[in-house]
Amino acid sequence: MQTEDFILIDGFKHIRHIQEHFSEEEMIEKSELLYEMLNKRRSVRDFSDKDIPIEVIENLIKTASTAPSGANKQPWTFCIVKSAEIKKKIRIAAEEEEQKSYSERMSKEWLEDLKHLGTTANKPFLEVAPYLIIVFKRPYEIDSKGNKHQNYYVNESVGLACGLLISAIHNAGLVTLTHTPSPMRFLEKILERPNNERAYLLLPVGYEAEKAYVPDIKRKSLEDIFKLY
Ligand code: IYR
Repeated sequence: MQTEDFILIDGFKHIRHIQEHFSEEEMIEKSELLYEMLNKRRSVRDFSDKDIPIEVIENLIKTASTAPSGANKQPWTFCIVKSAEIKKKIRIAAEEEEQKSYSERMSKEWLEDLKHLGTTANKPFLEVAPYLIIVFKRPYEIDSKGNKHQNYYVNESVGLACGLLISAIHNAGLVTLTHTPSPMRFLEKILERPNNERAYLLLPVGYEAEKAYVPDIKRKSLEDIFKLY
């Protein structure tokens, strides 16, 4: 029997997918290598101002956009900031929110939980890093007639895209930090985003500073996170 390149299901075209396979040994080695590579990723707060080619950023965003999403709505927009002027505006607004968070909004327990990370309301990386990527989620779309259409699993979809994005950044030999100044509405205003976009995550991207330090924290062991049934 001949296998077709595509079939129609309910009138919609489905193309044949053939996954690349590996031997069991190769699978073990490849999965181990990727783990070892990603296990070297750390959230870095000390950035160099050294520039990186825009082509790299474009490839990172294309990688993020391969994430699965609810009903394939791809409910995301990635805003890239290189402008020193806009970075400064973002830093000023973020630090203002963070000051309030650290001094009034965060609980005692939360502040206690953050102590070992050494974070403060000062966010120089927002100006030092050559690029800021601000990820926006799109809870709904507006069609050409002005009608509203909800997207699905928006937080999950955008979170998956962000996971791929931070992996791609690390794979390129660069560092980032998942920064969530809260609330983040100021990003929508500064970047003049449409009404259907909400700031989701801010990622400074670049090389680490010559002397960058990260907290000496450990990942949970496999025994702690893995249950085989
Ligand atoms: N958004 C603040 C506080 C903060 C909160 C968590 I949860 C962290 O893991 C780290 C920091 C900040 O960026 O400093």
